[in-house]
Amino acid sequence: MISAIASASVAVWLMGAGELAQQPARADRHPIISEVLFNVPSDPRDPLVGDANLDGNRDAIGDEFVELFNPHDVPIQLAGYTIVDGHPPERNRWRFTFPPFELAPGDVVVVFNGLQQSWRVPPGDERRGPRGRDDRLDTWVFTTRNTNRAVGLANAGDWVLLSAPNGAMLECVVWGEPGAPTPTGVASLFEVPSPRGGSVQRTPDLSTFEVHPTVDEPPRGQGRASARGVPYSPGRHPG
Ligand SMILES: [Ca+2]
Ligand SMILES: [Ca+2]
Repeated sequence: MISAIASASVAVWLMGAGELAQQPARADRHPIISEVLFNVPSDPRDPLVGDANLDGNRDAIGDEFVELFNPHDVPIQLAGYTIVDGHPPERNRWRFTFPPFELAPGDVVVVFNGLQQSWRVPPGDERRGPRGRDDRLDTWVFTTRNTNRAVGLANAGDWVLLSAPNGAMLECVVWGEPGAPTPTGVASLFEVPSPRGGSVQRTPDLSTFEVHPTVDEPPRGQGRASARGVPYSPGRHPG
């Protein structure tokens, strides 16, 4: 990804400013995976720890999510990008293909598993984008509309693969001992730590992933501060 940005900068440098204004969005400017919550945390003293989408229902499958970030200075059209996981068997794989949706520079989208989750602002799915920004998370939210408890990211080991609309495998995040072979031919492969509960997120320099630190959860109601510390941050990019 860093090299993609560098080469894009060189291209900009080689072109005159007038030419730059005529350039369409470049095909090599892809979103990046900025966070994966595969191990939804729990706390016997606080049933809302792990309720990543803030709907009041902590679900070990439904609250799982993959967050994407646009680190470039131009919008990215997400139509046709796919996210899949590697947890066998094939029929139980996590699969999501984006519908038409433009991701602004510096913005993020979050794709939740969605099992038994509820929303106030209708989220996007594979057919259409979200009706608006999610009011609880202040971000763009999609759901896979999963209804099968067997479809989830395996805590003990799995991977998440982001592919471009043309099928090019862009990024793969791998943890633990996956039950399926890790894909070969991926442009960027990251072997990440396996927190006991909580997500992994991109480091601020975007070069690799780290265990998500504990951060303040967004307030759950207007005017109510949240004192809850949580190890995930759907909708907030690193750095
Ligand atoms: Ca939830
Ligand atoms: Ca985040």
